[in-house]
Amino acid sequence: MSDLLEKISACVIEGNDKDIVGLTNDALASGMSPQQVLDNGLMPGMDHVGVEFRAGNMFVPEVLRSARAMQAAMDILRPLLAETGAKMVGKVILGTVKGDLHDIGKNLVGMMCEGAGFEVKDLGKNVEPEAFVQAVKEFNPDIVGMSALLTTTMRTMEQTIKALEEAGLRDKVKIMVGGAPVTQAFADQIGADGYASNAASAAELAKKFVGAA
Ligand code: B1M
Repeated sequence: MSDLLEKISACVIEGNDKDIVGLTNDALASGMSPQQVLDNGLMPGMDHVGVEFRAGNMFVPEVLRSARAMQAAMDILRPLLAETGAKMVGKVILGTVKGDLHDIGKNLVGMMCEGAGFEVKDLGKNVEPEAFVQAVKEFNPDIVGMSALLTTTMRTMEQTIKALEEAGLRDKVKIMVGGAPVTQAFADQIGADGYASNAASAAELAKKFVGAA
């Protein structure tokens, strides 16, 4: 790996959202493609963060800092990737379900998925089942990710799956659910395709869904 790419990876791991901007611009100015910077700089950094987070060696505030650094670089790369038609591993739409305003975990899932090479459309929080349906029609994702932090809003995940079924879209997507009160058993019960307990595992699961793991 080039020195610049190693430094970009290190910025993600350290959560350095200042230096990463200059380094990303330097890498592009040196002739690297946006895809190379993503694949060989940002993604290895985020992979490392995922491993350390799962192992309990990194904690949420540190992961959030890493996510911010990744975001700062992605703000530069995203339009260039779109222009060059770069190949992403898949598309994910993500939202915190209706009635639920907790979005910190969902945002981490989005960053981890982006770090794993997915194009992520974040619908935000308090997302109505119908808005998920509309987004699937418009964005044609491989995966729909739903987050819920309240026991009272978990059921909305089931309603959203039903809405996708009624719209004839259920079989076009893989459905991934998560959030503190959600369990594998609950995911099975509502007919989701998968459950992840944390953001790093969510990105791993997403990769499995599209055959990129
Ligand atoms: Co709220 N809140 N909150 N809250 N809040 C909890 C969730 C609660 C457990 C606190 C408590 O009572 N101990 C409790 C829920 C109880 C329950 O239902 N069992 C609670 C409550 C009751 C409420 C209100 C009702 C309080 C009130 O107004 N009376 C209210 C509800 C508002 C609403 O949503 N309608 C409320 C409001 C809020 C704030 C707005 C103040 C704020 C949210 C700010 C925000 O998100 N922008 C807030 C916060 C911050 C929390 C706590 C303290 C922290 C949540 C958090 O961000 N954790 C929380 C208590 C706690 O957890 N200690 C609490 C960090 C985050 C990284 O973890 O979201 O679990 P988490 O995400 C993880 C995994 O779950 C997983 O990956 C993430 C990263 O590893 N994951 C997924 C998440 N989504 C995933 C999706 C996936 C896969 C994995 O696939 C798609």
